[in-house]
Amino acid sequence: MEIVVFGAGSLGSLVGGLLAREHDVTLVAREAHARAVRESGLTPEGDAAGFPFTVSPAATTDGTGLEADLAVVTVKSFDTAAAADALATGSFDVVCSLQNGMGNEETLAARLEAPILAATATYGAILREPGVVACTGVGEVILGTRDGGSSTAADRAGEAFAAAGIETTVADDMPRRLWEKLAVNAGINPVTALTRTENGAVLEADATELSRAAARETARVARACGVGLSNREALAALESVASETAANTSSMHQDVRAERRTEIDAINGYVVDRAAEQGLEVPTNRLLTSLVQTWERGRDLR
Ligand code: KPL
Repeated sequence: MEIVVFGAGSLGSLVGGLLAREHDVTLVAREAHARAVRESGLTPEGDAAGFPFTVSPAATTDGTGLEADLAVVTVKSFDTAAAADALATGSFDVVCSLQNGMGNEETLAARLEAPILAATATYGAILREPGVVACTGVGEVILGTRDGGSSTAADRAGEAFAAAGIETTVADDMPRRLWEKLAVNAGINPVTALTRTENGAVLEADATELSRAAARETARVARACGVGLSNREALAALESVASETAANTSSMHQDVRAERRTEIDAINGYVVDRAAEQGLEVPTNRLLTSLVQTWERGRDLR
């Protein structure tokens, strides 16, 4: 299958590298990374997921005019609209959002004619340097139609991921799964970013109440929006991801460390906005959003 991975940051490079074991992959990447991949291939680091191996996907900085069976969008949530505009100049049978935060599928669907799938991934990844990506935790990919239900496009995309050795589930309840992932990210990402700790820190006494409150509030907003996610399920997901990825650096912590803009708006900020529409108070998500946004403003990142 021909696959474009649009946004070769940490997760995009890892997933692109795994997919390239089986498929014809083109990475849309930043200049230095694209050059390194063209010159020496993509080298995953670490012994997880059957590494090490080197693959040689194509790599470009220009995401316009591309054609493929499948486009996997892995850019940061605030870059989704720009990615969609570039993808709209090409041609794809199906487009799959594999991103953090909420609202990405709607942004893609508003700009593209291809069917849009939603996906979540629990792999840990860090882009060490141009051309080198570390897998810090083997996880799985869950994908499906963005409104729930089944489709042949989701089945085909699921087969493509599985054929590349990625543990994949094709789910017919993506809205619930996206809200569950949102609860996990709302609990882990800002707390680890603000305290510069790894994911396991949210299981420790000092941080755990804050993280659990953020996840509980997210589940409450999900239910108000018609999605059946109980507090117990959200907390169980938070605990299980935090312990399975205890030694990993969350994406928001990586962003803060590198002084980059974070995905706070599409994670805790999304919970705050949906809560306001539903007339609900979400004080923990509001506080975490405001702290991370204040950090971003102080560095002219927003
Ligand atoms: O998705 C993640 C992220 O870092 O953004 C988690 C689940 C927290 C794993 O690190």
